[in-house]
Amino acid sequence: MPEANPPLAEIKKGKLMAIKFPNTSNGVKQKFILISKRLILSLVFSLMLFPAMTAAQKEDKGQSREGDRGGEKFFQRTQLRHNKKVCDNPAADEAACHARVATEDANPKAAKTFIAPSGYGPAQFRGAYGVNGIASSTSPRIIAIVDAYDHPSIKNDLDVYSAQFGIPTLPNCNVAIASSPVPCFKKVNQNGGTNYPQQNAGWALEIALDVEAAHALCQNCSILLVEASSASYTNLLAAEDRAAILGAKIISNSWGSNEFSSQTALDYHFNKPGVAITVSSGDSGYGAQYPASSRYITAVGGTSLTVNDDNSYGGETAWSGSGSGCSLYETKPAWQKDASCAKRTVADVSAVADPNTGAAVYDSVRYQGVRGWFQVGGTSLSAPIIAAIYALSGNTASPSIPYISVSSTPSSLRDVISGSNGSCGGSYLCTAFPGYDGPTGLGSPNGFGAF
Ligand SMILES: [Ca+2]
Repeated sequence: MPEANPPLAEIKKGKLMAIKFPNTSNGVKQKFILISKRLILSLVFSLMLFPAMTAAQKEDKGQSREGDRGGEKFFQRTQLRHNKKVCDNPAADEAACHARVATEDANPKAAKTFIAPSGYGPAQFRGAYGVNGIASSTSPRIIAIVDAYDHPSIKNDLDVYSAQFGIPTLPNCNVAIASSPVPCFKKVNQNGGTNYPQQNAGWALEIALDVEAAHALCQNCSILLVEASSASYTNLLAAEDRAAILGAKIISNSWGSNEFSSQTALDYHFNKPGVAITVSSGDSGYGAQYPASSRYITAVGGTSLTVNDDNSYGGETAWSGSGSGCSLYETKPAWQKDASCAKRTVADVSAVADPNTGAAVYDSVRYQGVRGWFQVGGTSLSAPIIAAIYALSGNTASPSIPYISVSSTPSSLRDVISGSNGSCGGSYLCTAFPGYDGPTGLGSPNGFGAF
């Protein structure tokens, strides 16, 4: 122990109480100096520790506790700040996927992977939206997922997801999916064959999100993944048609683009009576996108979702990225009654899309050089959630436009009343209010009674 400055040395070791002072006036002075030093050091330490403690407390608050949750394995609920869009901006005549992935704090452009799943899993989705995940049907209901390009290992990744969360594994279909007596998984190209398109890392992450979210919400539904040859409207809409031809009564679409004047000429691809079609409203905030603005589909907006520790619903606000607005081109359907949009208004309903409250997704295709567990959101998440809830309800045959059913049973929806996705003069088109609003539509599911 150096003699030069024993009090400070002792302070550093936290042994102030053990220090003895000479019983002199000089000793009193030394004691005063020491107490002053102690106060200053305490203050400095407090200031140094305070931000660290608050950060740690935030982290603790944001992470789930270990343990079994309703038979499903635990996940990690992390508060994230940064995310990026997964797919490139669309070229002319193309659509982009509507997924956003959580990124590294130190590099907001770099996708972040996790050792353990981060984000909501099946128990949280089903708990928050009040569904048990089992469709009451003797013949499996088919949820079709329409995306672009190939995910070569999607079946493997779905199996990893199922095992992680302790939900049933979907076997490959060994007969035509529409005649399979048991729920199964099938991947086809836009012609219904197995000569798959090329791989695309961004769309592969989108595919993983869609397939895993659909299975999380409906565990005994069959899943038909239809892979378009590219992200062109020509190919994506060929895949849309193929999904219906192969027997899907629910089709989920998590892609779109800005509206364009010729879009209504494409709408017949979505006019499929008896088939419930969901489309993500977009991740760019206020502004209607296509095909979310098609009058034949259910446009799905996005929320930020809180789930309680017991997996019950904890509240929702409009997600800032959720697409919404008044279509430039689509005739207003008779069933839309909102006042400030003479044409079709987006969205119809909503579910979680905020990447910060997003889904745990397993993807073995390297995206930006990394693979494994990602945390992913965007309205690419809310669209397959709503698609799966249509599947759980089984109500796709009548009415042919599912939104009519949505409108008729508002008690089965939770009204979202706060949050905004942009500037529109403060109207309901970009601001969540009690009742219908653009970013969240009529609200989010509370059971499947509205669908
Ligand atoms: Ca509302």
